[in-house]
Amino acid sequence: MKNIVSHFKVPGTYIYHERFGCGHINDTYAVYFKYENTHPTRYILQRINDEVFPHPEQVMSNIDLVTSFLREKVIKNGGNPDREALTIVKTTDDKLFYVDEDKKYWRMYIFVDDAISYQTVDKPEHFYCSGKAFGKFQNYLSEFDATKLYVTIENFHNTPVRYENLQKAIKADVVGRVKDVKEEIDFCVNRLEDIKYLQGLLDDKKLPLRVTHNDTKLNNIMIDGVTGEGLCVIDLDTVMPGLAGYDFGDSIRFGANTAAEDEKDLSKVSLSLDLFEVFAKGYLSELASSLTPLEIETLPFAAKIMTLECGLRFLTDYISGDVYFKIHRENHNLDRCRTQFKLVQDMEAKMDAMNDIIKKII
Ligand code: ADP
Ligand code: GN1
Ligand code: MG
Repeated sequence: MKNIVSHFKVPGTYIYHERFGCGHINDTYAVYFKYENTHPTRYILQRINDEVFPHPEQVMSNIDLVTSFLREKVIKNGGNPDREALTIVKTTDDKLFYVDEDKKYWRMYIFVDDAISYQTVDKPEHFYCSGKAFGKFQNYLSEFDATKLYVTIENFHNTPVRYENLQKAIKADVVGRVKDVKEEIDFCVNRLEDIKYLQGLLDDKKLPLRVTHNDTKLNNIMIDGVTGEGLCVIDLDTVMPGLAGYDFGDSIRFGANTAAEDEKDLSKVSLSLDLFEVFAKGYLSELASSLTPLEIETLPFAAKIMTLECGLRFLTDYISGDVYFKIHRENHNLDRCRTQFKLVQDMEAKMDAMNDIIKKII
């Protein structure tokens, strides 16, 4: 670690490091440095998951462009760019990442201090503020030239392709788990029409492509510890052209669930309509005037599809032998899949209520 961090332009000397956060993809560390007589300062160091991102240099090019663009916006609005935009710490030779002897890619960010990345909604105001911040993020990026962005993961939210991948995993059945998940597989098969619907609207050009974050769960935003505001959107690995519904939907999937993403007791899993409303109010306060009527109308459906897609991806990974998402216990991906599907069922029961809430807000 000492060797790796020595390649980054950080003032001070390395003291220690620890694993950090609850991300499912990259290896994240907080690394502490001491500079003269000041308090130790921490930085975020990450080893990029190159199984998930086959071109880490393209990921970093995107993040560099997007964060530089956002910095300008923050400065123009009189904000603090080191706290309100994710900031890359470059290497001593001015690169965006360091490649070690094993060809692993490392990157460093300024640590957004005095801010919290929540795993569940603690106070509804935080969720409102995260909606506002993700809305603002998309608004800012509406002026960004999308042609400059690499597609870091092909078909990331193409739900029919995700479904095809599930079918391939079932066929291969590499670890013999298919026999144990017939019910979960049927859950997807029975929703094939839904799986195709949003992508169909995109293919038919009825919904516009925008620059979206694509991974808007609550722990991918730093909430200011004092004001409770959505301070800084992080985890920019998947910023790519996408649908507004992807960002809205994924936030609802994670934050409006009354239980954790991997809760084993499914009786605790449901959609909180209050939290749905709170988030929608925040998000639409920034975006209502720039979204098309169909985009707005399909937001509740997108929440269901993002939840179904995520559950389907957890199921695919379980069947494939847990090769994509980090797991921390046996059957972790299956537990995650089941919570998502329970949530989908509850969303189906509450679809009219969700639609009414959106209409009321508009
Ligand atoms: P992953 O792709 O694995 O989810 P993230 O980039 O989301 O990786 O980082 C994992 C966690 O590390 C985040 O959820 C957050 O808690 C923390 N984190 C990441 N970047 C920062 C940062 N710049 N400042 C403070 N915490 C951060
Ligand atoms: C992953 O990287 P992280 O933990 O923020 C995943 C998302 C899933 C999410 C489920 C690049 O997000 O797509 O929705 O797990 N990110 C990637 O919690 O696949
Ligand atoms: Mg993350």
